[in-house]
Amino acid sequence: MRAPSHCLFSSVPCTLIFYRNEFSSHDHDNSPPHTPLPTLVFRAMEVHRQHHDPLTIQHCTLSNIKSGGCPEDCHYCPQSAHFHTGVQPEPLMTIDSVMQQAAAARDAGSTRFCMGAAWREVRDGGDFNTVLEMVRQVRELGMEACVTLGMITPEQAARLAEAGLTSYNHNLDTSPEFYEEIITTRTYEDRLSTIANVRGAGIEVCCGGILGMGESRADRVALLCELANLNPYPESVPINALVPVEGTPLEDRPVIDGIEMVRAVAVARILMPTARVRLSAGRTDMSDETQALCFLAGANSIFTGDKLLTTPNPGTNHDETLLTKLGMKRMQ
Ligand code: SAM
Ligand code: DTB
Ligand code: SF4
Repeated sequence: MRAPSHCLFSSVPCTLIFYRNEFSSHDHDNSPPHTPLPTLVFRAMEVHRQHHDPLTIQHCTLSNIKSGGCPEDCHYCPQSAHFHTGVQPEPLMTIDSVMQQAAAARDAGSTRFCMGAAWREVRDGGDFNTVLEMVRQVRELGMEACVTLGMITPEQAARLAEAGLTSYNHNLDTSPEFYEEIITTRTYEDRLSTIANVRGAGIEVCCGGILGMGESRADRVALLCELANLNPYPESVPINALVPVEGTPLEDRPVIDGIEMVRAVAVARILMPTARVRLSAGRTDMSDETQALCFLAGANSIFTGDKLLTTPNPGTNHDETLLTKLGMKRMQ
């Protein structure tokens, strides 16, 4: 694990105590196995309220603009060509059909539109030019535009910035130590350099990970530590619960415990106070109560609609009912 540095020791010293006690029983001789949940969530709520309206949740909508056939072997991913999951490879969607989705998402209350492509990396040429035009047009709708296209070079990042891209999603996914159990076709360093290229172009960084892939608590600590130590830390941090998809090597992984999700969200909130913490994949397997606790602990964004990229999502009616029940509201 990379040593916690600047943000943990100097500016928020108590965070380290929460953080280490929270996940590890080995770091302090006399420390309890983990911080009591009320203590942790209370601290996260305090941080959350200093920087955000705790009643407001941003709604974002995903579009799978280029589905399936990906050459990478990310063991969680239904879109990898290495596994038989029933996801068919499709060409890049047309600008018109993506814009229809974006307009519908805006009309349904989303303020951010996220376009994902099952690519290992961006290649210059027709498809990339089309994505640049999609970004321009989403921005013209008055929405935040995010894309996740795999690895990109500094020049490609600059072109995305010029098109008006708000944010680029590229996840670290897990700890450096556990990473090789999950992906063999590109390295952690590759990921960090794409993130640096995004940052270098002045685009906001959206970077997070997945819980429930068989990693230990120490791996979760290490992931959150890596994210918090990006300098600056990401503006947007998706916390995904693994959606175990039949045909992938992780198909039999048990769904992550809800309280463990809440703890991770709380720690992310404490370590990255101004970031938008996104309760991302896996909400169909979470109770309303677990989601409510995640919102209390500082999650302030969800993906709405019936589908994520290829897997199911709770749907707008369910989410509206949940937010109303909680007395919370959608970000305008
Ligand atoms: N190909 C691009 C990339 O990998 O950067 C973009 C698309 S990829 C689907 C975006 C992210 O979705 C992954 O980094 C991973 O964190 C998340 N993801 C993919 N499959 C998932 C699953 N089954 N459960 C939870 N999260 C998943
Ligand atoms: C992220 O971290 N989660 C979103 C978004 N970034 C692109 C994607 C979740 C995908 C879940 C699996 C699927 O639907 O295929
Ligand atoms: Fe899936 Fe992205 Fe990995 Fe390709 S690079 S297998 S689309 S997560």
